[in-house]
Amino acid sequence: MERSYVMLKPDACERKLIGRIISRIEDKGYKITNMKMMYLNEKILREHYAHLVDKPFFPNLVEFMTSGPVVGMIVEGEDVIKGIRILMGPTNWYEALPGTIRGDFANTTTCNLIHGSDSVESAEIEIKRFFGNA
Ligand code: DAT
Ligand code: MG
Repeated sequence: MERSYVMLKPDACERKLIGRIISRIEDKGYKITNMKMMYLNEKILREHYAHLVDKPFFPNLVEFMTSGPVVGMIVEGEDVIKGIRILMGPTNWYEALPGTIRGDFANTTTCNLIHGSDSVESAEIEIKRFFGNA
C-alpha cells in the first residue's frame, strides 16, 4: 500500500487544529499507521527542505518550523500521496480553495499548517528521516 509522510506544522498545534486535520485525513479513508509529536531542529530542516535552503525565505521557514512542536505521521492508502496533496490544497494560501485544509485555515504562505510528501521517492526518504525503519 502506498505511504505518505504527513506533518502537521507548529501553527496547526498552536491553533489547536490537529484533531480537525487528522479527522479530514481519516474521513477520506486513509489509515494513520504511525504518529508522533516532536520538535525539529535546523539540521533536519535543512535536509527536509533541501530544495529551499538557498531561497530568501528559508530563515523564516526554519524559525517557523522550530517555533513549536510538529506532529509527524505515516499515512497509508491507495494513491495516498496525491490524495493528501489534494486535501492540503496548493502551497500558496491564495490559490488554495475553500474545502482544502490550507484553503479553509491558512492565510500566509509560511504558516500553511501541513506537509505532505510529493512523490513515492520523497515519501520513503521522509519516512526514514522522521521514523527510521518504520
Ligand atoms: P509544499 O509545502 O506545498 O510541498 P514546498 O515544498 O514548495 O511546498 O515548500 C515547502 C514550504 O516552504 C511551504 O509549505 C511553505 C514554504 N514556502 C514555499 N514557498 C514559499 C515562498 N515563496 N515564500 C514563503 N514560504 C514559502
Ligand atoms: Mg513540498
